[in-house]
Amino acid sequence: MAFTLPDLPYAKDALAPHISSETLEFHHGKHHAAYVKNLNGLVEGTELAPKSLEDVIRETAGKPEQQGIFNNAAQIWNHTFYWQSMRPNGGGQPTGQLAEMIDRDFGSVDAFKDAFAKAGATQFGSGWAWLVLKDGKLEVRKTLNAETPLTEAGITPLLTMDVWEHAYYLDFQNRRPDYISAFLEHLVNWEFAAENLAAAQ
Ligand code: MN3
Repeated sequence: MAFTLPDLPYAKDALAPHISSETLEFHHGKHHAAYVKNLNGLVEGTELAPKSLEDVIRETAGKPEQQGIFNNAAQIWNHTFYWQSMRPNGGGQPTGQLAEMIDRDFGSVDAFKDAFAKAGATQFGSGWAWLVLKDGKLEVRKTLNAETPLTEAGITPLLTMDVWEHAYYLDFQNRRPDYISAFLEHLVNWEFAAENLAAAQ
């Protein structure tokens, strides 16, 4: 059973004007699709081929001889999670238990946004910013290249933002902070984070 490219959870033009259909055409249709094609080629005929994507990621993490498999598998997972971390007319304020925990663990929603934006802006080169649940507490993380918190025991990813240049260059060129601001103000899918939080408890 080969790995497949999931559909975007919205139309390609649904995040415009913040993220254009052209960006999603390349980012989902070319980059994400290439990770799927590459992974299928790399695991074909091996013992990893029938495993779940999550198992492939966890079993290849930290193994230099399987770096290529890990990179493509983790990038498939990270991107699928990223599409869900945004929605048309997103932004606004978190509610319910997620809002209470953000206030408790960061001090305020604005303080969370500052920490998340800083993680994204200071991730040198390519990578990801994350909101995660660890030991009952919310934390902001950043990861390099394909690295994902999924491989760390006791961590549940709640939300992610891609800060590879391909995520924003067509719309924002070198202005990564403007992309991050658009993500937090207009795109972030708080409901998705709240669902992940509820499922983790
Ligand atoms: Mn990407």
